[in-house]
Amino acid sequence: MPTLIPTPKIWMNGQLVDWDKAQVHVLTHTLHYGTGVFEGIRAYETSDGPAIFRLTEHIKRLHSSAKIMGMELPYSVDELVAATKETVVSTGLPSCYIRPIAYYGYGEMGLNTLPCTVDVAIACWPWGAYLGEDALTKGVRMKISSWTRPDHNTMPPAAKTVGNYVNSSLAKVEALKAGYDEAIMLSPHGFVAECTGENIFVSRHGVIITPPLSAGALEGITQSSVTRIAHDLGYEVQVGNLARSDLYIADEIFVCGTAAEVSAVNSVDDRTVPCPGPMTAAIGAVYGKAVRGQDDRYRDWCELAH
Ligand code: PPE
Repeated sequence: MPTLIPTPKIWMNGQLVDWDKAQVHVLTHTLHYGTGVFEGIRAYETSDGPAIFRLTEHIKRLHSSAKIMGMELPYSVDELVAATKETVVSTGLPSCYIRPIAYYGYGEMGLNTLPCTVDVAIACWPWGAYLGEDALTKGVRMKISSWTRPDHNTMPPAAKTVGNYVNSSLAKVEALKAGYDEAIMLSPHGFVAECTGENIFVSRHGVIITPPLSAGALEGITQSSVTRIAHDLGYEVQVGNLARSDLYIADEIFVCGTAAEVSAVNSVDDRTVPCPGPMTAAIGAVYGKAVRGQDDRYRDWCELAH
């Protein structure tokens, strides 16, 4: 049974169409070559109605991903922000996950994307806790992947492209089949990069370290939110390279992303990591309030759908 829960409408190239009618041709270019770019965003229930967390930042990153790919998006940031709000409102849901995607459409085959049309769609659906309901309290089991994050000159990890997720899927399925919850990816130089769909934070000796973009991490919007929250809670956060052994002897580890929110890590390659740790719990609690507009310090991150 599919777990995807349909919502009434999907935005496609400027129009809201019925969920079942939001279809593409089997010869859609991106289906064959992985050339699309996408985003993952969440809308949360707030006292003022659904609010889309850092929507403008996400749409700006979609534009950056397209720029890296040399893809010209036919809609401005403002237009896609408005379209996303319209789509969320059309679902009637108080909260949902949002997936904007820009892809090369039907009409051309072959690797030259220059003559291809660019289509844009925005879909929403209810999506629960990505790494499990108790990921913040009980933590998840991590495996260092045998798959390496692509190098900057192989597949730019800074762009959220469809094709990059081949690497993530290989790692995710490998980890699940081996009995773990999620995989940690290393860069071609052996530094910790990120997880298959989250950024990572590691605490040692009272300092929190998160890997730099140069190690092959996506520039996470949750990573930036959590960094600000951690600073506001009085923690020192540094951007720096980590080796896998730093993970084994960490005081605390958590991972974060739009879908996973803040999730604690309880072990890496079967080496126990203290969990739930006080830092992860404190940051996760504030994040949970911030996304729901319940902390005035972060209210401007919540962009109302109406
Ligand atoms: N790294 C990767 C590889 C990644 O996919 C994500 C988001 C992040 C870091 C965190 O980025 P941000 O959401 O801006 O904090 N992963 C998306 C899940 C992808 C999926 O479809 O599964 C997400 O969280 O929406």
